[in-house]
Amino acid sequence: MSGLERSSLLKTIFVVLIMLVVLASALIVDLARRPAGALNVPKGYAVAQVTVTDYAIQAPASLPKGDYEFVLTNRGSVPHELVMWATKASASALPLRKDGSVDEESDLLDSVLDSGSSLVPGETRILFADLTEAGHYALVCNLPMHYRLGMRQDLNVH
Ligand SMILES: [Cu+2]
Repeated sequence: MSGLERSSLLKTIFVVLIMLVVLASALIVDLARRPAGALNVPKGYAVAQVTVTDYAIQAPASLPKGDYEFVLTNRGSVPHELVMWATKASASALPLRKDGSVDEESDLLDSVLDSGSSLVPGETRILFADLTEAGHYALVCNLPMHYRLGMRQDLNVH
């Protein structure tokens, strides 16, 4: 490599470094401007708040059909989860297993949302659900005994 090539290479590296610093500063300023806890809502999605407590589910009783971003918060003192099915059955009359929890394998239930694991007290989780079909849905916390203790809620999508 000639001295000229080396100096041209160094110049290029220097310019790239400057650009990286400028980009990083712009990113930091952008992040700092964003209010804490701001929600990223994908285009075309509506937001629905759901709160789980010991032992109830607070959620809208009816929603217009569409794609939803659910903001799920556990305001209870123990872990809770959230599952939601499209079903004709009322939330208080879902098919049960012998242990009293909802039989998630039942043909009467069509899963549209599942938190997967439970949320610890105070935790908030973002979940997405396709509610583009009008109809009846049931929201449940299906941890042992929680359904029986009242963690069930009907939702009508119109
Ligand atoms: Cu629960």
